[in-house]
Formats: sequence, structure tokens, C-alpha cells
Amino acid sequence: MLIRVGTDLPIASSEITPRSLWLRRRDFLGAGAALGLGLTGVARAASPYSTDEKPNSRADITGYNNFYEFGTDKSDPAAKAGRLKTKPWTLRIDGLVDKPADYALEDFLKPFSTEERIYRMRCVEGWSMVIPWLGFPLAEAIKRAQPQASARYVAFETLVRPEEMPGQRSFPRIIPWPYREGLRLDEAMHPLTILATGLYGEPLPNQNGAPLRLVVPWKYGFKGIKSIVRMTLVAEQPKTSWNMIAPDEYGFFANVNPEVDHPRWSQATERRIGEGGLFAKRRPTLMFNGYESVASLYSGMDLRANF
Ligand SMILES: Nc1nc2c(c(=O)[nH]1)N[C@H]1C(S)=C(S)[C@@H](COP(=O)(O)O)O[C@H]1N2
Ligand SMILES: [Mo]
Repeated sequence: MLIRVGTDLPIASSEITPRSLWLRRRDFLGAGAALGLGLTGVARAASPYSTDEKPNSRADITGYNNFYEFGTDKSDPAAKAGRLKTKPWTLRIDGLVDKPADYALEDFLKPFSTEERIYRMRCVEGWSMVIPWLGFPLAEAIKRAQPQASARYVAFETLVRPEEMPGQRSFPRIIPWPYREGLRLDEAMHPLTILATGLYGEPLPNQNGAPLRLVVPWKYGFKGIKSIVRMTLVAEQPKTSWNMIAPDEYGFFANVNPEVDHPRWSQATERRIGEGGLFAKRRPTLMFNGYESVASLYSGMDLRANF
């Protein structure tokens, strides 16, 4: 007997699959498992935070990257990140927490099924892609460390290992290493904010930020800090790499906003990678990259001043 699932299921093509539908889909998969059906044909189940848009190819996702630790060209990370050693790896969580420690990645993954860890998300920064991440909510990692009441932000740092990261040996130095990022704690705890450990069902390729990187789909791509070794809970807004380099061009919040131009270019449209050709039409960029449920995080804030 062949049961077809996936695109044939009556799933709304809304940006975020409603949880009720997702649960129904899980029931359906559960029924399939009970009937002794294998996993073939049920590959499309995913977290409720997945878009139904077609993902980019693995070649696009792993061949067109920004990871300055390996060079500034979009092709450098794929060419030069192969020697990065990602095992063993620990994530230090410290600062204003009751349980500061070096945490093992595997422990964070345990509570989730593979289906629950699939997040097909749009990423945008002039160009755009849809990436089928494997990840888990950043909130889960933060909760383990038990943040204190005074914690208001999370500061992130990337590995510093010049022996394996040629961009960290090159001069003039563009980025004062480590690469740094930050989120307000409520942004960090939002269920759309994930730590990704894989893509297309496999561990993250080094060029995409192995073994774990941040994904905040309503913010510009540069917020997605790669190869994270440390998260520190702090009271004051932390420094972030692009803001340190060019404060007039890159703000702390970096929410996708088609109405606020970068000083040197419009941010109203994007080019979807893979929609090739000279005549491929640019797409209008959506407020918060289309993830409108996050708007309430910023109610009452001037998003021009807080860019
Ligand atoms: N450590 C580190 N993280 C980083 C960067 C970087 O240079 N170093 N580049 C950022 C930028 S500018 C972008 S657009 C995204 C790209 O992620 P991707 O290559 O997986 O698409 O990673 C971000 N994370
Ligand atoms: Mo970027």
C-alpha cells in the first residue's frame, strides 16, 4: 500500500504552519508508523515554524557563504573551512546565570524528534535563500543555565583558532576577533530563534557554521553568528561585530525592514539565490522577513532609530 504524504496533504501555504495542522500531521505520521510504514514519503514533516516555500539547493546553501574567519569572498568558506575541527566542542554559557558551565551539544538535542528539529526558514540580506535547518530553540539552551532576573541580553562569541581559520591570520584585520553577536533576552527566548546544528538532515557543513550557529529569521543574515563557543547573559546591550566595524550601517537590532535603507543601498527588494539569470526579478522584501508574529517584541519602538 502506498500512502502519499507531503505536498499532497491539505497544508495551508501560510508562512508559518499553524501548530494545529502540524500536530495533525504528526498524528498522521504516528498512524503511518503504527501501520509499519517506513520513513520514505514522510520526509516533509517539520516544526510549526517552517515555511512551505521551496528550499534552495544544497549547492547554493553550502557554496555561497559569509564567514570572514575563512576569507571575505562568498566562495572562501566552502574552499577553506574544511580543516576546522568541530569535535570535541563545548558551548560555554556564563554570566548572569545560576548554572554556568560548558554544555555538550548532544544534551540539547535529546528532547526533540528529528521532525521537530526541521525548520525551513527564509534568510535575507539583499540576497535571500530558504534553508531547511536542523535545530532546536535557543530558549532551551538558555533555560538550562537558569538566567538570573538581572539578565537582559545574550552575548555570543565565535571560536578563535587562527591555525584553522586563515581569515583570522590575515591583515589588515577586518573584524576584531572573536566575531560577536547579541540579542535582547526576549528575542533570544522567542520560539523562532534557533541554534542550528544541521541542514538538509545532516550535520552542518563547516562553511555554514559547524557545529552550531544562530538563526534569527526575522533579522538580517549577519546576526546568524557561526561556530559559537560562548553565550554570556548580561545586563547591558553587548557589542556586536558589524556594529563595531560600521555603526552607521549596522545597528544592534538588524530587523529586516524594507522601509529602512542601508546607507549605501535600498533594502526594499531581494534576489533569491538560485533564481538565476540576468532577468530574474527581484522580490519585495517583507517586514520582519514575513515573520510578522515578532512585531509585538518591538511595540512602541522607533524602528528607524533602532535599526
Ligand atoms: N563567525 C561568523 N559568523 C557569521 C559571519 C562571519 O563572518 N563570521 N557572517 C555573517 C553573515 S554576514 C551572514 S550573511 C551569515 C551567512 O550565513 P550562511 O553562509 O550560512 O548563509 O553568517 C553570519 N555569521
Ligand atoms: Mo551578510
